[in-house]
Formats: sequence, structure tokens, C-alpha cells
Amino acid sequence: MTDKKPAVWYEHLHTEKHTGARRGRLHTPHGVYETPMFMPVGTQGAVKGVNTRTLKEIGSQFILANTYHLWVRPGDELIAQAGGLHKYMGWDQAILTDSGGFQVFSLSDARKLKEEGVTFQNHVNGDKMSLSPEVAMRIQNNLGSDVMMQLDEAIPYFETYDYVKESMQRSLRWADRAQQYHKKTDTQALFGIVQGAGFRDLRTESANELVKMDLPGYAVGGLSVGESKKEMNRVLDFTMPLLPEDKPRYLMGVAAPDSLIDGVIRGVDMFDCVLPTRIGRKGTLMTSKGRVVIKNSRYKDDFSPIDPDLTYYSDNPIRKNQFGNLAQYDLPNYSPYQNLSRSYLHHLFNAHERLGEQIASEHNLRYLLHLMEEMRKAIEEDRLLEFREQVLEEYGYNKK
Ligand code: PRF
Repeated sequence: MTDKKPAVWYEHLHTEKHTGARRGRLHTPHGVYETPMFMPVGTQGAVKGVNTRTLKEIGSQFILANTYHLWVRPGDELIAQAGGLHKYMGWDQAILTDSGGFQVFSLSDARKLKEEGVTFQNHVNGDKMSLSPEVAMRIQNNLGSDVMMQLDEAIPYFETYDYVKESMQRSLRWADRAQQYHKKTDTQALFGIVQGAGFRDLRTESANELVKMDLPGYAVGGLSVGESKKEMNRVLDFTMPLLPEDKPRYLMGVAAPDSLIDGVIRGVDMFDCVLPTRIGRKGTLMTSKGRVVIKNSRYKDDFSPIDPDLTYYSDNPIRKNQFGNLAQYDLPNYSPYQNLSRSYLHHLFNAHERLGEQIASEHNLRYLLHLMEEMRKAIEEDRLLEFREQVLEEYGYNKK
């Protein structure tokens, strides 16, 4: 072991007294960011409907992009030619790229899985393509993301024990091949992904083997894929303690407010999910008092603001943290659209005005980023369990 820090490293600030929740910071080649954090998803190098200026304004830190999509279109070589993904999309903060593991398995046709990798027909023009652990790394090296994910196989939660074991062990060998391939360790960090569905011994084997590889960070994959929340918490309960305390931990594809808090309680530092923008585009708003389906006729003449607990700021609230980053963790409870009424948004959706989708997406992201800001404060003040009760009560989970 040397003292040299990897491209992305975790600084621990505080452990909440009554839970395993961690308050920390991620140091990256593109700035220093506060954890626990939620990362908005920009699958194709764009957070759907939200420009990078707004992303900063609402307090985004990392954003996520996808290897699979950017490889299929416009191509990683082209993005490298343009100077890398940060420059190409005009985002100077940190980027995490997913490996394609999840997307190949959910989007492509005629898939064939082998030890070497996976061949499939892409969802854009049907061309045959082959993704291996090495190709996934080459693409992510070309994109220049701060955090790269290993290629893994994302499988349905309720596969048989034998299949989960075979798949998890293959993903471990893929992690090893990714690490062998990766040479740009000064500027890009490779994270491993723990798999093993709901089987404790398989999750344990996966985590232990990945930890031996001494990667700069670890994700828990294969969750939030149809299992119950209780089941997800059960897996996190036995998996999280296996991961090193001095490295970041990332729970992939999670954004429901209760799941975010339950993940943080178990020691998760990073989350991502398309949920806020996906449901926003369909007209569902996430608010501190629960979800609002804005097309519902009851909002026709509701002149109250989108979220009763957020305040409108007309001035640009961007302030820099001590590291000079625009995104920081102590934004007030501001939201950019609190001057607008539910009635107006209802009208925009009814009239098929695109602005409605945009506002709803931005609002939902702001809601989640604000929730994380509040969670960081609650960790610092050792009152995360009270915070959980309060959020669940107000969001309506306790009433179901
Ligand atoms: N693997 C990868 N990406 C993912 C997942 C996974 O298991 C998930 C599971 N929720 C979301 N995104 N590579």
C-alpha cells in the first residue's frame, strides 16, 4: 500500500450516533462533493429536459451517464475527439458512468452471454455489438468519467441459486479483467459491483473478493429490481458491513425517499435513479407531502405552490463551498418554481406544453437533492431516525 490517493477518494467526517449513516466527502478530479448524495441521471449525456446550468442551480453534484448509450450513439471515439464527455456536454463537475451491464440486459435484443462478454443487437439500429469488460473500460476511458463502473451482469432478483452463483462469479472475473485493463488510475476511478441477489453467502463472496482487489469504491447492484423494500434492506443489512469504511459505497438505481433514507442508515454514500425525471415527464411531482399527479382535475384551480415546504428564491442561490464548487450541501430549502401554482402546471400538462415536463423534472430533482441536504444535516446532528419518521409521515408512507 502506498499513500498515494486514487483519482476519487472518500473523506469521512462523521458517523451518526444511532445508525451506520456516514457523512463524508468525495474528492474527485472535478471537485469535492458532499455525501451522502443523489446523482441525477443523464443517460445519453443529457439529463432529460434539464440543462447543465439548472442542474448546478438546483444543487447537483455528480451526474451519471451511460456507457452503453454513448457507445451506440454518438460513439465514444467521437466524444474523445471532442475532448471527453465533460467538455462535450458542458459539465465541469464530476461524472460517473455506468458500465452498460444493466442497460444491455434491459434494452438490447438477441443477447448472448459468454465468459468473454455479451453480444447483442443494439436498440437504435439493430447492429450487432460485443461488450466485454475491456471494451466497457475502453469506452469509459474515452468518455473520461471520474468514476467508471465494471461490466457486470444485472440479473432478475428471483433467479435460481445456481444461476446467481455462476453469474456473480463471472462478474467477479469481469471486475478483475476491468482492473487489469485500466491504466488511467490517476484520473479515473474504477468501482466494483457487488452482486448475489438475495443470497447471503453469494453477496458475502462477491463483497469479499472485490474488497481484496482494493478498488477505490464499491457499488451494490442487483437491487431495486422488483424485490420488496424489506428484502432490499435485509440484503443491505448483511452486505454493507462487508465493505471497507474508508471507501465510497454506492447503491445503484434507487430514488424513492424511504429507500434513500434506509440506504443511508445502512451506510450508503451515493445513489442514482431515473425516477425523478421519468415520473416528472409523465406529470408526477415528488413533494414533501407525497406524490402529486398533476393532471388530476382536482389541481385545476389549486393555486398553492408545487411543494408546501419549499420556498421560492428569485435570486440565483448558487454559492460556492470551501473547495470552490458550485454545488454545496447547505442550500436553503429553495426551489426555483415555488412562484408557480399547481393549477398552472396542471394547465401546462393538459395543453401538452413541454415546459410542464421540464418544470416537473427540475422540481423532482430539486426535491431529492434537498432531501439529501436535509439528510446530511440530520446525520451531523445525530437525529437521522427522527428525520426518517418525519419524512415518512409527511410523504405518506406511514399512512398506507
Ligand atoms: N448493475 C449496473 N448498473 C445498475 C444496476 C446493476 O446491478 C442496477 C440495479 N438496480 C441499476 N443500475 N451495472
